[in-house]
Amino acid sequence: MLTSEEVQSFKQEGHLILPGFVDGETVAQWQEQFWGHLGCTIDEPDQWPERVDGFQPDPLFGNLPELQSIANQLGGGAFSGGGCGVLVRWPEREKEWSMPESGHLDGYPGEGCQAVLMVGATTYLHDVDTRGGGYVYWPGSHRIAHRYFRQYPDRIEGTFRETPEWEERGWGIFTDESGIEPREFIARAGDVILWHGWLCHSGSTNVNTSPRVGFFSRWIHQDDAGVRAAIHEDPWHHWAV
Ligand SMILES: O=C(O)CCC(=O)C(=O)O
Ligand SMILES: [Fe+2]
Repeated sequence: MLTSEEVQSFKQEGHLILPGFVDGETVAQWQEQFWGHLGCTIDEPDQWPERVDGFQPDPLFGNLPELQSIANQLGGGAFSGGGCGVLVRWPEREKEWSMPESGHLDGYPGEGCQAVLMVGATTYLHDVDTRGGGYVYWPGSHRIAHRYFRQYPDRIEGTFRETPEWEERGWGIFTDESGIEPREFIARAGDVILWHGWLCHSGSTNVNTSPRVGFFSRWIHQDDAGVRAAIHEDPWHHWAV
């Protein structure tokens, strides 16, 4: 469970970092499972595969009771999801690193809206240093998205991509505001970042030596249709916090 200070910080910033959230024993277990699945070790870069298919950690990141209880706390039992997306960013040392110029909101992969994401959680299997392929996010951008969808409620369906401002600014419509600078989630293995579903974010290039193995869990509202049907003035209308 989150303390009321943590909840306040999450609401204000659109994200919350929980250092050491996953215990060391579980992380070690996951590391063993991951490299066992690949049939090589972290010290054998020439054996690393290009793609990682079919790997799921046990216990599943999104099923950790501590994480489920946070999702329940935030949604008052109305959020469903969890699971575990596994996204590996192998080192690309020949590339130039730069901070991503724009991000995206999950739920809008192609045309239209899959589902409005309420909250996501990300952790790493190994420590991630700066320029190591970290999850990049725009602090506070969830408030811009709320303002935007409040102004143009029907665009929640994804039609913000059919507007002149999109032609000009792309995903910048949710981030271009003076004072918002993107940040890398630089973290130790097992640290967690909780992020609001409207927090603009992006992957980034890994120019370090260690692979970035990210675990992603996501929750949507059980009444996703209701969430889309009306954008409330209170940004926390569908939440329990
Ligand atoms: O790889 C990352 O850090 C971000 C990935 C991402 O944005 C996504 O899977 O939706
Ligand atoms: Fe994403």
